[in-house]
Amino acid sequence: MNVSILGIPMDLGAGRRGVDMGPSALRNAHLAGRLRELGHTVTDHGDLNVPIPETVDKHKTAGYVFLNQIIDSCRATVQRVRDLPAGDFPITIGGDHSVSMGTVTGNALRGPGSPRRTGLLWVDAHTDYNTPQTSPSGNIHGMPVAHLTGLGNPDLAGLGGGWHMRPEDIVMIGIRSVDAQERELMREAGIKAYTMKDVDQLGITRIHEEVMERLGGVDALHVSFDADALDPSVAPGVGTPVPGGLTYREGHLLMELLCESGRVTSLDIVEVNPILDTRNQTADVMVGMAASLLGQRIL
Ligand code: B3U
Ligand code: MN
Ligand code: MN
Repeated sequence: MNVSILGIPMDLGAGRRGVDMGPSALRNAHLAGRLRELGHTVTDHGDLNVPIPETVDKHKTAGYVFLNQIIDSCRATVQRVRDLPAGDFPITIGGDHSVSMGTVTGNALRGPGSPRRTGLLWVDAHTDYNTPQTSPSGNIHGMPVAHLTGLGNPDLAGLGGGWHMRPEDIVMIGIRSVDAQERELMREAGIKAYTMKDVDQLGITRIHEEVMERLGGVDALHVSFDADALDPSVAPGVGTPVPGGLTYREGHLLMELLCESGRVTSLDIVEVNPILDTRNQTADVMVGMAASLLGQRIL
């Protein structure tokens, strides 16, 4: 397979500084090399140019922190992802999770038959379904899925022209932190979410089967993997760690089963914050997850 890597060093959507170094940390953990070892042809397209917070006036606009800069960066992301070579498997590396408004939209709008009906597998401790009205923080990395379904700011929700994710094409896994009003929005939208309780009770194998059945009708399948989905003992280098996450093996098993399905067409790796990490452990683990998704076998 031809794999395209694109870095988006976005540190405007999160509350804690340092996630803009995620792309460097993931490259340092040999993302490209590990995938080449699997036989893939890998092209690194470098990083998108994203302003750092120190150069930007930090104020809330209509409940959003750094709204205008994130709109601009997400628009640029849509364009860059759309322009990646046809047929490539894009891996977009963040950066905080606000980048995914751009990556998911860019992937939906690329390739033949676009806009493609796109399934979204959101692997995360959080549902990221806030709007400025429900967000406790104003941090946009807690809001990308809401905007992908058309809620919130019209510019962020309008990144795809008239295109939006259908709520029934979204599935979340690893959930264990949802804000009170965010829960109401999730219910209203009818988005399927497997909480950690579901992971405990059903196991990853059953959940994977159900996801494949649910998303049977989509033309493209994007996996957006927030490092904080994993347990903080496995992935400590994240801005908002939440106890009780996916184990190392649960993460890998999910990626291995998704690989076997042959259905996944693009991947985000986001929220890796090397400042908060231990010897680049989190980047290393996330590179392993990407390798499992792209065909690494134990035997
Ligand atoms: N739900 C909270 C916290 C949060 C969301 N995503 C992350 N943290 N990484 C919020 O600010 O929206
Ligand atoms: Mn997230
Ligand atoms: Mn998260």
